[in-house]
Amino acid sequence: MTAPDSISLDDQAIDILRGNDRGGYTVPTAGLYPYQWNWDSAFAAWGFAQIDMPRAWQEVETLFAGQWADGMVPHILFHKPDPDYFPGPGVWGGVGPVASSGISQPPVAATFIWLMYEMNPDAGLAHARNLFPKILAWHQWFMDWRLDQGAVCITHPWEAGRDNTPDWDGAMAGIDPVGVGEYKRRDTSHVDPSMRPTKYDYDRYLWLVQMGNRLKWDQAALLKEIPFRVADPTMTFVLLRAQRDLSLLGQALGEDVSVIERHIETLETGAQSLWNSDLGCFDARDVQSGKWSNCVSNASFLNWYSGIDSPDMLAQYDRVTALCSYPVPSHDPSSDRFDPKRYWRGPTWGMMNALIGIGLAERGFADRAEALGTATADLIADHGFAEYFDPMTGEPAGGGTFTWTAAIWLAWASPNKETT
Ligand code: 9WN
Repeated sequence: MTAPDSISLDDQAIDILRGNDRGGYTVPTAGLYPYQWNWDSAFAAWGFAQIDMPRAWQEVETLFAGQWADGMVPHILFHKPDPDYFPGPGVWGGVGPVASSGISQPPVAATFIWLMYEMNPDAGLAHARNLFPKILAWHQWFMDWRLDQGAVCITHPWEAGRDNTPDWDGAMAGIDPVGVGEYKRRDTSHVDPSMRPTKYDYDRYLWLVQMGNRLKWDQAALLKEIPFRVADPTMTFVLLRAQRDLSLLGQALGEDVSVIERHIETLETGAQSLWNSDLGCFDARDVQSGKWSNCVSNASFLNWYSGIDSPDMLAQYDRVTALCSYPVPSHDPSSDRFDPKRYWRGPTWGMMNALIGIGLAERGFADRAEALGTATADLIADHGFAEYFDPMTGEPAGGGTFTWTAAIWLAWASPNKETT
């Protein structure tokens, strides 16, 4: 890649962030996702932090404005009605201060908030003080309602942000979506259906939403009734990392962080409970059946990001990355469930690469981290700021002009990163 191309790619990324800005929050991409999504917004803040720090703080503050009384921060905030997306606010029946969904998403926010604070502590101090107790309450919500053996569970595939990954195939098969009724999907009018989840998946997604709405998102009631509960590497590794960064933020603010430190110990034990020794990999575990998913996914490789070393995972990483031209695939290419274009069943996601790359670099695997950064930069330079990519050919898939792809370009992948 030449320097002039790189400079114009920086400009394109900035244009995407600005273009997807709806005034205080950013949509993942126009049309397909017209609302504020939780972890997308945290990535957007990290991207904005490279060019406009006040706007970065505003992004996370808008997200926390949707926090529920029980501490949960929803996965979607429906700030303005938009018929382009289904299921909308009426189907969800969220019970927070802003119309919302009823589930959460991987809590990457604390990590990016800590990074933003570190970039400019003076400018960040008031924001960090305001956000600290809110993040604490959100993390506590996960600890109260989502743990199994110390690992963090999801109660809906959308909660992990990896909607149709083979990780959930076993638990999804246990749902009989009786009574789900007729509905009209919108996603397949924006994107080729072969790149999206199937009707089988959507029937179950909606059936779970309908159950949550019926129970008014009462977590104690859901815990008793819901047939879908999977201990998830994404959630567990991301929350563990987020708790570590929240502890650093708390210490910088002079707060008592002893509760957070206890949570870190619990989550470290929980992360080890996701070790599937037959597979030789961190794996998802169906809490109700006790069965492993037997999936090597891109979430499996978040162990370094969470602060956990594993020589076995390095061997897995080298094996899987050697199987494709544009790593890291969301599912093992040697598996018969691998599908290179269907969303989380194979494609490469730039934002997952950024998290994996951060972890590799921090744990001393600089060569692998650099190679992943370069591969991701080449992928975006050659194929654009897509939602996800075919790991074999690099072809763009899903939505275009995507916020988190632009954000990770600016914050992590751009060869000009030091100067942007
Ligand atoms: C459902 C917005 C979101 C991401 C998720 C991704 C996808 C939504 C959908 O898009 O999920 O939440 O409708 O497919 O899987 O990670 O946050 O970009």
